[in-house]
Amino acid sequence: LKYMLPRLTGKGSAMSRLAGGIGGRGPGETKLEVDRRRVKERIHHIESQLKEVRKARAVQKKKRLQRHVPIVSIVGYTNAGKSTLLNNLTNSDTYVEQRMFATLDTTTRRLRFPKDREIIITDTVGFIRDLPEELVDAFRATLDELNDADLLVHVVDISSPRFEAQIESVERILRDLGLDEKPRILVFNKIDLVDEEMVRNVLNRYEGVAISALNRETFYPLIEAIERQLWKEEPAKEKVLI
Ligand SMILES: Nc1nc2c(ncn2[C@@H]2O[C@H](COP(=O)(O)OP(=O)(O)OP(=O)(O)O)[C@@H](O)[C@H]2O)c(=O)[nH]1
Ligand SMILES: [Mg+2]
Repeated sequence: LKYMLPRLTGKGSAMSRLAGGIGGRGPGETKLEVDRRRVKERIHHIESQLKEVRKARAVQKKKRLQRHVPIVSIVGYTNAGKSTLLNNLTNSDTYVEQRMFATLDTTTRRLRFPKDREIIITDTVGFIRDLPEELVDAFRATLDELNDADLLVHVVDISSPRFEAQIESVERILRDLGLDEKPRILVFNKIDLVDEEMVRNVLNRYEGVAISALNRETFYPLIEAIERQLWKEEPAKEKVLI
């Protein structure tokens, strides 16, 4: 219409038919002037509708932002492969090293799922049994934000001869932090270092999934478990949306 308006220089009958004869000619208006006025009115109408659409979009976006994006925190014994997992899940580059407490701070990344779903995923400092007294407070402070987590992904190094004791230590620390009520997924990592039989045995004894953080092709059961935990209750999620 904006394109047509300057071109309405005489042959305005088509436009006046379109306008449907509402309004009529004002005093002293020529037919051309009437056509122009109607087109202007129409443009104004469309523009105000577009404004409505834009407003609605902005409201939707705000709602999307307000909607709670689930927070998933990776926890586990030191050296279990937490940072490696975060990196390979999210294509990022968090510091990974074969040493105790490679990670001293938390790292946060966004991870997108199908159906426009996304989560915030955080890496944490490694848990350890019998933490030196001086470190306990600092350790607790960094783990404070675990309180915000909707789901804990507990990563276990299945190749460690002490992995069962390590699971216990992590569970105990979670209890001490008052986090034992949080939903949790147990993830046996480093399956590339042990034989399949061992993995099968462990999965028979524990409810969990098995992956190698070095190999994305093994991530599917974990992704699926996260989706199930976070979004299994569709109605509840809709309620949150409103
Ligand atoms: N073979 C193998 N090595 C792994 C796997 N996942 C992690 N690693 C190695 O394990 C070591 C520790 O990995 P990190 O990701 O730093 O472990 P972390 O749990 O973040 O350790 P902290 O930050 O110290 O608690 C690194 O040398 C990784 O390359 C895996 O699936 N297979
Ligand atoms: Mg780490």
